[in-house]
Amino acid sequence: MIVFYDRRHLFHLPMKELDNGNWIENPDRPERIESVRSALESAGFQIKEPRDYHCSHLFQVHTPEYVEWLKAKSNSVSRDREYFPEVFGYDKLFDTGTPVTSGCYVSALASVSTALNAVDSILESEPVSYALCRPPGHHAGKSTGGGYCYFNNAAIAAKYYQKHTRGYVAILDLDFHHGNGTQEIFYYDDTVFYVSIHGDPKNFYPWISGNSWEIGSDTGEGFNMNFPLAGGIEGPEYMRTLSKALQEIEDFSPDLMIISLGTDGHKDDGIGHFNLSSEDYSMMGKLIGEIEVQKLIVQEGGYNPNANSASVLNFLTSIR
Ligand code: OKP
Ligand code: ZN
Repeated sequence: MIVFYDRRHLFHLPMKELDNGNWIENPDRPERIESVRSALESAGFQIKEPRDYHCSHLFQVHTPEYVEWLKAKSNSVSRDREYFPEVFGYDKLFDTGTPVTSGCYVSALASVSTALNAVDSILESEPVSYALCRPPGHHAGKSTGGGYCYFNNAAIAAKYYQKHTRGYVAILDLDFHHGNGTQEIFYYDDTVFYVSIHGDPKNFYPWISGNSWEIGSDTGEGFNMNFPLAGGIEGPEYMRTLSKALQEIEDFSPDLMIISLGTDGHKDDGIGHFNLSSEDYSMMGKLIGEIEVQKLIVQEGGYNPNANSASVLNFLTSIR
């Protein structure tokens, strides 16, 4: 397994989030990623800095208007400030947790490069690669950012893989929150199967999507599958759901499986609301490892540095 990590995530330093009327510290701290890097380093994983990929890869997923807007805005924000959307629909961010920072464009592009270099290692027949991305990506849609996400790393990786192979891709999203961006991007697509296990959007962010009746449209009908779960669930129920999701993926028979790995379902995570243990992440890695297909693991959420590093380490060591 090769681990890809780009230190330029450190340029992105969001300060705050407007959460239900209160300004809270923004949970997307750099330490949540640095803890994973040092845990993997200590465990002897091979860690590579990715090469740079041209911004044109973004356009396979995102509109030029959105990319240009974010780049210009990011370049115009001063380093000690951050910009929040004023008018939703004009500003291309859909929530109050995702400010434009002076570093966000550079960091988000480096995060995409991290995922793309991991794809290149897969194309050179590495069985499993891990992209330690930050900022995360699964909430970012074609022309919107949100949920701490600016560019959809997993979706851009899927498109890049398909450009080189014309293969079929399954994306399994294990983050506590539904990946509304990834769902949107592939909703009409029968070559990318999006499957997500997450907190029920009736009660949890992102509220707007993640219901079981969202199954895809037109050619994409049947190629989108959501498993919303109640808050507070524990390992056994999670594994039963994961087994169902994996059966669906096996039936689809993809050439590549992309795992959007958020660990904010861990019981010690302050943002997600499942009761999973670090050991449960070993079990998840083991179950997923039983599927014989190349795998690209892309980091999404996971906001407690200790829980995130323990969970990722357990997941990676058991996926083989
Ligand atoms: C991003 B990812 C809760 C505030 C929620 C947005 C959460 C974004 C999660 N008090 N704010 O999927 O981990
Ligand atoms: Zn999340």
